[in-house]
Amino acid sequence: FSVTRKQTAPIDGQKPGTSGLRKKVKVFIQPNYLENFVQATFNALTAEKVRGATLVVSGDGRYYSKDAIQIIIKMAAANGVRRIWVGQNGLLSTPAVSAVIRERVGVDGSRSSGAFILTASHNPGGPNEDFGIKYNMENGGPAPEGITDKIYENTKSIKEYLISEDLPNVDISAIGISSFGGPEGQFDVEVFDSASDYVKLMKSIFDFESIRKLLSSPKFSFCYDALHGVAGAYAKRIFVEELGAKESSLLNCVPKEDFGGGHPDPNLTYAKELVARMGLGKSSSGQEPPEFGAAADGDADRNMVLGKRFFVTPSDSVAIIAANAVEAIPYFSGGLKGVARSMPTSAALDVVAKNLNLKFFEVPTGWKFFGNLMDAGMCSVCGEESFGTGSDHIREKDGIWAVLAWLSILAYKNKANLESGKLVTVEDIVRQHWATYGRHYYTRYDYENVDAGAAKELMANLVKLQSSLAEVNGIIKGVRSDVSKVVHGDEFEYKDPVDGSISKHQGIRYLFEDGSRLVFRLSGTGSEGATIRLYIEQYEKDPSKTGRDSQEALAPLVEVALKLSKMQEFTGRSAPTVIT
Ligand code: VG1
Ligand code: CO
Repeated sequence: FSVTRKQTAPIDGQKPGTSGLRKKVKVFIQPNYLENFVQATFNALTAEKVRGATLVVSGDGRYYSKDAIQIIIKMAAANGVRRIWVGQNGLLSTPAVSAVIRERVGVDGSRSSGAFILTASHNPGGPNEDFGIKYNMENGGPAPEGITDKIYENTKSIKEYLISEDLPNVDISAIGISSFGGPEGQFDVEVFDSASDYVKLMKSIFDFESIRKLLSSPKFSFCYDALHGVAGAYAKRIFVEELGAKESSLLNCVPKEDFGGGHPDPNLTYAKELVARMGLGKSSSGQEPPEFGAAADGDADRNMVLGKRFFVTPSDSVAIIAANAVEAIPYFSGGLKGVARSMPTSAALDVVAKNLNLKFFEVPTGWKFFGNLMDAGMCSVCGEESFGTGSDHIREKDGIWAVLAWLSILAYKNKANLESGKLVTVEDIVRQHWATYGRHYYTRYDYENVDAGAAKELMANLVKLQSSLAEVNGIIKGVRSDVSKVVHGDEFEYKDPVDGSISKHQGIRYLFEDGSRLVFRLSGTGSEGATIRLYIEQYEKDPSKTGRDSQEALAPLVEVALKLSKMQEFTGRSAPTVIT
């Protein structure tokens, strides 16, 4: 094949957000749009990470992925990449990509040093919906801000990109290696099984035998909903083939380009079918719900864990996993190096860290901040309130890992009960946790697709308000006399303890005297308008008061938050789009 230098010009708006570049498919298919971003990425990397390198290209299989993979292969060849690895049919979950970068060794002993992940994660897919791309580094984690800033700068000055137009399209449906000859020698595309490296890694972390026993017990029942995302490609292999779950326990596990028209976001609003099966919400099926249910997002890095008629808040989930990891999961039997959470995530994990005397870190939203801590051996388990949980086995959050972690805890707690005795349920485990550590009542309100200008003004107003806590507390008094007072307000700023880099403007915080918190952030993953996220948290230590309904317990704080932010005034919205 030959190399063509194509003239191009900068295209506005290619700044990567919380997790890569996400736009409507219509935007991505514009001439040069994808090409500019990919070349900008190659140009942001040092030469040895491109020339002669092995790179992974795959994703959640959403609409436009197959075309994008062929374009990236041709551009990689032209830029001197030696080898491209593609999951069969272009499918690799985000955690599997991370595992492949870290673990996979090619037939000739080669290892990969980075990946283009094609996903817009929890955003819907299809011709009228979203596509996305992000770059992960040699540690298996998302490119740090230093690199994403460079990519963005490059997109603003790009003049040409390199592509091998005469390289034929590669059949990505068949496993095997295709070799081509180019100006700099051989170029290979290897298509491999999407699941095997990931499955192998999971088997090295968890005690599959004990989970198998749990799943085969007549006392236990299980259900997993992949929302037609890429998790389906792993669920069957792991839950059914390896662990013996029934086929009928898998819902929506066939990956689809448009996620079956749904919103592949595992929460109580969008995972409707699972929520109904678990006996939650209005549309309960009438049948006895399973003991355990879980769902994933489009690229399978998120998880929602449910018990029978019971929702586990993600902030609690990471705290509970951390509290039980050493006993229940072989990978952690030597102890935890430390734990970390994103700033808006509740302080449930903080309490566990304190009790177990573990190193603890609070980082900005987005998984890229955990990677440095893990690379430095400072953190084993981490999580976000946004249904993201994971560990240092890879450098991404990991939806199936989280399910296996929960199944491990259940298996451990029920070791003696499967033969005779009463099953310790998901709900029992959570209530027991609250009794020991106290409970962090938590909820998040999302206002999606708000006018971007209005969202900015709302945030600016909240920052301004922080200059006078007297005024803040005056407003609160006027709304609810039963809410404690604000003692500190700021914009969260993070100094990375490993490389010293500083990330500013990471969300507006109002901290209350009784430990309650209100946090306001603008989403960095949307593709249209703005999404305002409001995070509300209140700590209750008294075990006799940890059993309340969370929306009811948090109602006073919610009222205060809406007044302080003038939510309705600025956005015209009287209610959020999604409550989690
Ligand atoms: C959201 C979540 C954040 C998560 C990010 C990527 O970001 O809040 O916690 O890391 O999505 O998740 P934002 O900026 O929209 O709040 V995924 O599964 O979409 O890659
Ligand atoms: Co995701």
